[in-house]
Amino acid sequence: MITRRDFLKTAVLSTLFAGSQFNLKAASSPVPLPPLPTPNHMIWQKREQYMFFHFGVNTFSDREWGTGKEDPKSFNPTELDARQWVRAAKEGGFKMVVLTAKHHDGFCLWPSAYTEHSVKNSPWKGGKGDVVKEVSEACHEFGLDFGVYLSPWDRNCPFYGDSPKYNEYYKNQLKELLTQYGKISIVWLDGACGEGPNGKRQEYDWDGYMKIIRELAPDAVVFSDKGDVRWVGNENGLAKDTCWSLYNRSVVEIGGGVQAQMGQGDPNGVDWAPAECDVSIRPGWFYHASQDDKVKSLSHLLDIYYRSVGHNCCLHLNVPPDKRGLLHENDVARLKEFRKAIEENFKTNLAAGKLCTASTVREKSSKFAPQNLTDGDRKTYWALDDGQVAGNAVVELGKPTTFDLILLQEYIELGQRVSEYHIDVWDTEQEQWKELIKGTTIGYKWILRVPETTTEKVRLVIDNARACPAISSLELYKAVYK
Ligand code: FUL
Repeated sequence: MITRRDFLKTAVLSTLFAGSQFNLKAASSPVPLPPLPTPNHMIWQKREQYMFFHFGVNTFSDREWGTGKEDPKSFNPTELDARQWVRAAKEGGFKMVVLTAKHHDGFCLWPSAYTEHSVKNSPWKGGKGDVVKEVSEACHEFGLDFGVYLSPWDRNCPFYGDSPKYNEYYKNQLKELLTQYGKISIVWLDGACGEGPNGKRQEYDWDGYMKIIRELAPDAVVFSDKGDVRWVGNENGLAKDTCWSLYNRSVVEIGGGVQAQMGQGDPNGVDWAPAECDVSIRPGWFYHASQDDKVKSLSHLLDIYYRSVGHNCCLHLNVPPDKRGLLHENDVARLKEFRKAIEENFKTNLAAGKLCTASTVREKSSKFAPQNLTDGDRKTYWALDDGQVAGNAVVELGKPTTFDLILLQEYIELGQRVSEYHIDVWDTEQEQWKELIKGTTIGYKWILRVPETTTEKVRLVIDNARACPAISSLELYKAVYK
């Protein structure tokens, strides 16, 4: 806990310090280093975590991939309550939800005018129901953003494989989803592709799809191998130990398999396409009663959190509604635990308001002082001079302090810059710095898990960067939940 006295002391010290070391004249900010995030990227990144709902005929057939031959009458949730889903997402700390409006089986959760294979031919609500509407309305009510997954692969559509005709069909469905359900914040497109009944492989019109999305959903980011947000390359929810938001869309084939680009990104990438880590809370994406006792443990979810949100990505956690049309009690309980654990673990920033010094400060300006690292404001940052890609900042904790989590943030509005760094801690007995951990990328947020460490001083040493670093946060925590 930071007491008011601690805070005032730090404020006075830093003012004195600022007066003696810093120029007061106006200083120039570092020049942004492309590629840069768009405003939609920033909104997406700040959500940090959002939820997936896989729901459809597979929920009732107990399958993961439907054949497309399912009877629409099989879709019959008895107690569907989209508000329960969205409330659980909100209470779990998730900021947006994404619904499988259509999965590979082609069954539509809304009464599309372009097919009979939809809720309108199901017994649910006498064929008058619309799951997309119910979920989008619940999101608006609870203040969560909403997005859709419209699978391009469609195993029901009779003219899938007749490429131009199917593309037209798909675009019409996109138009329905993007115009009838209020603001759409993400369009989630996977690259799965197959052959149609005519034996031909469907050629998707990605450019045409994108054009429609840009026009009808200007607030949406597109998740796709060639979209605004890329896949991290696995379905375990885990990013690599290096993760750039920079990427080269031109070298990636949609649905073309896992590439190094997806996992780590590319420091020389010309596109800003940060990664999403998608994973299900259960083994399957769809609900299976046999998996009720296989809901991921709290420690597993925390590990995923540290390696997704804490590795410069967003976490997209799937929680599949069951045959009743409700999120299962086990999943809801785990979501509550997860929220509580994250809140507790990040409740007390032990570095908040602590005095910081640095090897160098951009233009010796107080605007770029290291004090910005601990001021709790992501928009202020410690920066070095142009051309300077190495330097260090020290946080004086004032007393022996124990932590096991280090949280770093770059001011990514200027681009992602840092490529190599390490953290040192002061060894009081030996009166010297000791290296605690090395890192590569930081980006929007990087969380380092370290053994429980007690020290009075922590030093962030930037060893290399694409351009002068601009670091907005250095926070320290002691985890309550492991
Ligand atoms: C994949 C699909 O094949 C899975 O069924 C699931 O929907 C996953 C999120 O995306 O591409």
